[in-house]
Amino acid sequence: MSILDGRPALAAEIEKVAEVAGYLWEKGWAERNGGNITVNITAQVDDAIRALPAITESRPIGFHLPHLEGCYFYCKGTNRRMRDLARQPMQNGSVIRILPDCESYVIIADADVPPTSELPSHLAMHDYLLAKGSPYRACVHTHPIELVALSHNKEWLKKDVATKVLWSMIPETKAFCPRGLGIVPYMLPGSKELAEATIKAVDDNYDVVLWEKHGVFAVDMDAMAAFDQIDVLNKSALIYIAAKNLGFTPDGMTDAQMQEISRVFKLPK
Ligand code: 2HA
Ligand code: ZN
Repeated sequence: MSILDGRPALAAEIEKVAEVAGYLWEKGWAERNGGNITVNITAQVDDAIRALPAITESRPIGFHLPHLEGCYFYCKGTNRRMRDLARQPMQNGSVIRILPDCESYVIIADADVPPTSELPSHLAMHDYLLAKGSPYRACVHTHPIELVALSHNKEWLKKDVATKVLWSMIPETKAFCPRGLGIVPYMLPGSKELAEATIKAVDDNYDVVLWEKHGVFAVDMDAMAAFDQIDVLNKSALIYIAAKNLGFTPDGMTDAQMQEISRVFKLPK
């Protein structure tokens, strides 16, 4: 028995996570247990789920997150592999309920698969998104090779340097990642500091944030949309690197061409 049985709306959300997990593995962005995905599934939760007993003791989140009371999340399991999650999402992830104290959670289904080591940063982000009235319900963290490579050079970490070059590689990138790439300097994985800096970057009006020498963190409506934003940015990084490998620095679209894209597609930046 799975919590997904007879619940097509909930199953559809988890299927998107599984599909994305497969793409992350195929792209080489998810070595071993790398990366994590969480989705706020509260809208797909019914009374029968709300009545389910906890299958674990309560565990601390490490943050007080007042907007998450009574919320439910699907979370990739800690130490679990994306390539396994792609085939068996409920054996490599679990559904958690946030308790009324807003600082602890229990697992309710399907089994005691403890959530990702990045749970504090993911849940703090979900809390921030709800507080802001954002419709975004998914957080995706992964290790895209070319974007991480760029983050090993200080020049690319200056505000909007990477955004401008990546947007200029192909018109679609600005259209489909219209807020660009925020930057967070290196911080310990799983730390509160990293969580807070990531929220600050999203608050600065980015949907995708580059963690120096580590990976990216993206937010969007669902796991697929968050993946798509990372994918278009990394595609641009690949085009830049391909041009460099041909022996030249790519011209990039002109400022006027990029302004035209913003005007025609009614983009926020
Ligand atoms: O969960 O990628 O940053 C594995 C990671 C932590
Ligand atoms: Zn990581």
